[in-house]
Amino acid sequence: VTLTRREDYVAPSHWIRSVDLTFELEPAKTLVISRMQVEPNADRPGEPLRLDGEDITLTRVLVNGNSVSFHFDAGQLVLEKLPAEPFALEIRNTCAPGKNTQLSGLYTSGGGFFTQCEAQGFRRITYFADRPDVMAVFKVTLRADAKLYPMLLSNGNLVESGELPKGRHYAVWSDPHPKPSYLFALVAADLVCREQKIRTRSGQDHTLQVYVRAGDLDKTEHAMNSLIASIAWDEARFGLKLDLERFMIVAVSDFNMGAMENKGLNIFNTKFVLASPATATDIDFGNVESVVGHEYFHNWTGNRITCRDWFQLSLKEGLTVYRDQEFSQDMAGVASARAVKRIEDVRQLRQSQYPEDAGPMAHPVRPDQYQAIDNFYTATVYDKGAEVVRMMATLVGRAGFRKGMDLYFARHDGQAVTCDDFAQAIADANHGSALAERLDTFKHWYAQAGTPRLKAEGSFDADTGRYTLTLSQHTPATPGQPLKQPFVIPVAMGLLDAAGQPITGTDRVLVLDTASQSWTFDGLTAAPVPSLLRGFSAPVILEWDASEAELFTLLGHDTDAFNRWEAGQRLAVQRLLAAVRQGGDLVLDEAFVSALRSVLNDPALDAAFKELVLTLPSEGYLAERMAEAGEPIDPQKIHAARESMRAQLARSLHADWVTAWEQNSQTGGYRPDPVSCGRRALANLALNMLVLDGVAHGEPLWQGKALQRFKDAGNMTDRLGALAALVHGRSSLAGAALERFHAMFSGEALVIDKWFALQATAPEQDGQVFAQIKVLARHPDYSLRNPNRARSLLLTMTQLNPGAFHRADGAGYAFWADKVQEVDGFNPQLASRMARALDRWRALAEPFRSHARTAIERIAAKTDLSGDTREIVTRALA
Ligand code: HT7
Ligand code: ZN
Repeated sequence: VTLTRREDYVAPSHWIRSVDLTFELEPAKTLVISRMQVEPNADRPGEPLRLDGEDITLTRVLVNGNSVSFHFDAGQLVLEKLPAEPFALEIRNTCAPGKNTQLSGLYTSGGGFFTQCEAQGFRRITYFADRPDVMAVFKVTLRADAKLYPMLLSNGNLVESGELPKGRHYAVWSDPHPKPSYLFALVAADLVCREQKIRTRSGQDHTLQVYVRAGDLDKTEHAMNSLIASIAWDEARFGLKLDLERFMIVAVSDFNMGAMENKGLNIFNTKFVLASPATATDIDFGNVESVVGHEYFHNWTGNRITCRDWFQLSLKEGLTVYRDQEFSQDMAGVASARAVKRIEDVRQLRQSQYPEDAGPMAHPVRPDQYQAIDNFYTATVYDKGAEVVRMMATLVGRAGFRKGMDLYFARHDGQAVTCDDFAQAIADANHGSALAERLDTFKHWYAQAGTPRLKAEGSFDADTGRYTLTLSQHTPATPGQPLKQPFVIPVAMGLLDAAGQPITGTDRVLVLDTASQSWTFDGLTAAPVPSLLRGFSAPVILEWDASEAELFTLLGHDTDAFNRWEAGQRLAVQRLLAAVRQGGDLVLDEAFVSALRSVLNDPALDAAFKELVLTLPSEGYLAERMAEAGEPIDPQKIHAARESMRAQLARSLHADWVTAWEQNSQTGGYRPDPVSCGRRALANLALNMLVLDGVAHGEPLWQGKALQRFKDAGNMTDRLGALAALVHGRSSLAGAALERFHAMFSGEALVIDKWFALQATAPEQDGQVFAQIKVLARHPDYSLRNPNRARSLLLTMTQLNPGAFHRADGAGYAFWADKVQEVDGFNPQLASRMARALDRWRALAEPFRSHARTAIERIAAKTDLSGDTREIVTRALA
């Protein structure tokens, strides 16, 4: 096992300034000719040149036209006794794209050729210094069968194309921007494209293209609109212009991740390109917008300025997630819609990053070591990394952040840099700011893993009218980091009076940068209700012993929508965990029900916000809250308590759900704007509750209505929502509806993924859902080879359906272990993602814990396990 360490970074021995690649594309054997201009690094004279290569066959090496001796060492091609002056290096090799099941490097999908080079896929195409600090200008010649592969694409501009003998053709592409090998891409396939010419605010003309298979052209309008909006947004908000004449997006159905920002030739998982009202939900439309934005924003944050080494991954990913989150908020428009997006982002962070930070895979935003870099494309690097950037923006203000970004580009455009360089630029552009004054402490966010606990204690002195707020922080140990230094924690807050009215002059951003600190507020006439961590101003766990009355006040009145929602979630969590702890039945109190009723019926609130408040905290979130309190997690007890609360809310709010349905179920012609999306979301939640209640009480009315809705729906959000109500409510009408849905969409792969996922998320009862998942795993449409399809059943179950996965007999874990082993045999990246499902096994109660350990050990016992999956299970068992 080789461990790569951040502190071992050394600059490359040679720079590769340009590379001229020729591909003779054939699925069984593709010939690659690479002609490079190489320049020794003057700082490391006389060193051998080591080139990375993996699963490829070398046929020739020439230096300045002459054969040279070489050897292999630890998988690298080593060339010694090289000229001290710049020289020409030619390498010929072959690879087998048709057999590349890992989907890294050059592979085939649906009869075409595609590439995925980040992080270390380029070495699976040809020998190269496959590291992000080696940046070259690329020229690429593609030669392939003209009928099978009519579109030949690579980065940059098309400079030449034409016919060749034997039905073949060629295209030559040239990319003027020096780039690291991980941003290289090629596509050779039978595709069609939607094209749009645009002129930007600054008067430049560009050609935008979205390439898909012929039948999918009608699903590309939203991606194109999202791209146009992204270009306009980056220019308006950050002054960053598109630097290419041509910008292409290509959709591919076999893809390990979401999308890839290759320079000028983004390659996307079809899931994040294709969207039509009939086949995609509102959530899909939102995801397309944000992923198109994300990849486009990488053109500057990632491509123009890239990472010095892979430990700096969050330099581009954290920053680009922050940018795509801001883009989506700006697209949402009004403050209430922005808040909805913020709540969704925080929910996601707490659902996936918090458990990561509390488990065996905990690592800093800038990790210190890895075995497989692919395992570090994590929620910590992406989502916590974005929170770190967001805190910087909070500390320097919006205009200050823009100045910082300007300085970052002025200093580092065209370079491969570090997270320190980024933070320094933001601070240097904001002398005297709350960030600049404590930059070294702030950078603990990059270096230390773990989620800080922020304890808040308030005391009011009626005699002096003074309120004192004491904030203190503590971060539990994480693997390899027993002791933590304090973080810089910006705490946006304000005070409310007992009636919930904001107290003028108390809105502040407090900056805690030591273990404990107090702040005072004078001139108060009564004890205030503090609203803390507004907008979730820092990625911490707020430990605040709020009274029920305080939480009801915040839920009912806070000016900060995030904290209104948060108060509702806390009220629900307290009740649910009390039921889990007591082991008895959960009986909902009228105070809680009526607070929720008030939200549901409040005409001043958006439907989207109501849907968020009325959606109970997930079972996974509840499990983490138990673990934080040091209590063993019993997923079945959590499931039972949550199901019981859902059933009671379905019953006690019945009339209110009916009203919500009546007011929101007709949204007219389909538009994925925030208001219509919110109304559809609330209508679907209402329908879900009404069907649940109907089934529980043997009343057929709402089941019939749901079936009718399912049949008549004019868009996928309504149709899938109605189907979900039937399936999740365990209606007897669900089976036939599922069959009908499958038949209606049998040719639409992304919709069939939804069909699997919907069944994998059904609330477990007596093991029936798990049994059905096992049946579905043998369905003729199911396949582990296609990552989207594999995930639709397995990751959906392990991540979103604890009730089905965590069984007292361990059968869920055994099933999972079998599948991880199987997938590991052909796609280690996908397998290692799936293998993360039991990261938190040590926090489980018995018998789950023992069964989980057995299942992980079984995976670890596979002798030929990939390095990717081995790293995950080794850490889990350590
Ligand atoms: N930067 C992209 C990362 C990515 C990737 C990483 C490992 C293996 C496969 C991959 N596909 C895409 C995605 C992004 O953050 O934009
Ligand atoms: Zn990214």
